[in-house]
Amino acid sequence: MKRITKSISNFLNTRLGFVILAVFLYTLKTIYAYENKFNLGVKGSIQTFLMIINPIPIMLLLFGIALYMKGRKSYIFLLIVDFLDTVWLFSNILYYREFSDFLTMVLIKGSGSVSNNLGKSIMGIVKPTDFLVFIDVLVLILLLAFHVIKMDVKRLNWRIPVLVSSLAVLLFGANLTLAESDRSQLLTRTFDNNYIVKYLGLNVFNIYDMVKTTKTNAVKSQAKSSDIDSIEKYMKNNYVQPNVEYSGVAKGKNVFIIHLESLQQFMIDYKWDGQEVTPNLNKIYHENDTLSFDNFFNQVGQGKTADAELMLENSLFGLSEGSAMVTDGTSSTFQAAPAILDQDGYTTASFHGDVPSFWNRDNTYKSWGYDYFFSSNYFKQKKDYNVGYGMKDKIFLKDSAKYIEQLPQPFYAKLITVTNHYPYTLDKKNQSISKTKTGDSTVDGYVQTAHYLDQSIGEFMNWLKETGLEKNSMVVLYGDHYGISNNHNKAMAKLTGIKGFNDFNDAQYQRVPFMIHMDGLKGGINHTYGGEIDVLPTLLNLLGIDNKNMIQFGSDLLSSEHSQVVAFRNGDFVSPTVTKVGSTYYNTKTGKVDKNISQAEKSKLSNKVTTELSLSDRVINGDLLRFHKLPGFTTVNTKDYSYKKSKALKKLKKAQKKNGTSLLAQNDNKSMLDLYQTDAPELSSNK
Ligand code: GP9
Ligand code: MN
Repeated sequence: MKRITKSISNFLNTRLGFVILAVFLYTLKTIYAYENKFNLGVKGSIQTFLMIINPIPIMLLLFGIALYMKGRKSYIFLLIVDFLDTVWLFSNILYYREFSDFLTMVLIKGSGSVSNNLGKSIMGIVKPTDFLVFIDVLVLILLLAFHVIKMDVKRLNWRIPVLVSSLAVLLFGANLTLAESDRSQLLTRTFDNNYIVKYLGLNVFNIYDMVKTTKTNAVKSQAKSSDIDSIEKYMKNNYVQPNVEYSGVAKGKNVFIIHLESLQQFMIDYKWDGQEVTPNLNKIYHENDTLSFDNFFNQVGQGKTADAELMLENSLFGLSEGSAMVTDGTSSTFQAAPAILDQDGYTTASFHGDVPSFWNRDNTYKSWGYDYFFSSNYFKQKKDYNVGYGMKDKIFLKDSAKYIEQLPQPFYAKLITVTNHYPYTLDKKNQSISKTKTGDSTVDGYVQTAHYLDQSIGEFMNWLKETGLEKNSMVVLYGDHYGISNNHNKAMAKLTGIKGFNDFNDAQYQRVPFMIHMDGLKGGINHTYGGEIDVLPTLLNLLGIDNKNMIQFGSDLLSSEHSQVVAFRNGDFVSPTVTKVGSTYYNTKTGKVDKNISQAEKSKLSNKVTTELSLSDRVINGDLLRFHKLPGFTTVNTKDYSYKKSKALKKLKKAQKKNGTSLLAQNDNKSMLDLYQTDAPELSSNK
């Protein structure tokens, strides 16, 4: 025993030993911080393992630099690095407490909103235990000061530091590989900063963030104000006159945008086990005052939900890699639906039962001009209330009503559901239709979660009816993207009855629901081909807002001039006559490879698609909207927005005064929540 202690103490008295000790202590303190100061959502053994070990490679690399030096300065260097890195960790702890997200370069450099919001309240939010993260630095200093550990000042054989650095790189490689195997496309899709920290650690996240920001900023800083000219010209030459018959029919109405997670069009009117999967949506779909589209496509890329949101509210395409909400949402200029409507007298709010950092919504929504963002921390949480990425739809929609009734009217409210999300799991007590029997386990639960989503919409619509909100609202429902990807063609063949379900079929099955429901609207099922990029121009026309000078890549779906070539993010497309997948052109009607289509026609269609995609990319990558003067539109200043719960609640409370326009104020401040009927089993005891 004595010998072991002796050899440990001997080892610690070497510089290498001290470095290893520093890495060890640093790792312990990050585990403490990860567990107690952040909410990383670590699930399962791989994630736990990675969370524990992820500081090791980078700290070994950083502290290992001390091994290249000699003398006391190598120890001082290590302690300074340790201290500075801890200050950074500490700042992140404080920022996280306020914003449930990590600090990024853009936040620190650009908007100044960090210093704005944090500086003022720093004393208010710091907790004594936050300082615990400095303990390891203190311990190291004391160990040296009291000569418990002696400094090893001689120069090391050069092989040792090189070996340590190589080991660090190797370990990082292993960390990354394991992370990617648990969550593929971790770095390319970048859904959520929490995920990168959980898998790779805070420091790696910072490096990653710096590289990404430098890259995006380089493109932005090269862009000139004249770069917008060619885009403006394209818009002018290709402007589609909206359908005047529908202009302004929804003027002044509340707008609900209901995001139906992963819902594909083929679920509409689909029956399984003798039961309609989506009876409530089917009913809306067939109503006379619903404009339903049966050739409406999702056009998302890797950004999935984020791309859908971007297209719907900006009429700009997502990027070919990653999510523009993440790369550009914080600092770029947008002329988005919430800001446009806000300046037209609307209150704007987004609702989602997930953490605010996912898809960088917490920052992007400010750039888009959302007055409110009601995310998971605005809702009562119980373990049982969540599944997958967030709150169960029935509970989420019911609890959203509490805020909806407080919103000054007219409002624009976007509600993002999430239960019908891959891998389509639902607890027993919420299942009310049996699984399909394709034998593909990730597909078979789809009808169950879709059915649950449908029921939640039914309950919500019912409340709109009961409260009278339905009468003065336009309700827009849309599926954001496919639910069943082309990795499951065999199962899709069974669900759809299409033998040999192929790439052509997969393209056709990118159809998602799109419906506009409003009292007195001239509805019916419209067969126009279109997609998510066309939603904003269509809605603006209904709302009586002229989009003539706006940079929007879609056009009014109700206009006779509307182009029916629907672009996919990879350059493929679908039109009523031609479908392109890869280099193959199909006849859309027959599904057969089209050998008759002329080269000229192919190029014409293809060029249109690639031109629009690349012009849209130029707008986003170059942040070109900052150069686009939109008459009557004031550029959004993100500093004017805060999604801090206490602030938002105060603001809402203020709105409930006499003559207030919210539902609640109009009902003499008597809540209408008791009209909300839900059969959510989790809430039965609350009734
Ligand atoms: C998470 C949710 C899911 O907040 O919106 O996004 P997705 O995985 O569908 O892109
Ligand atoms: Mn989605």
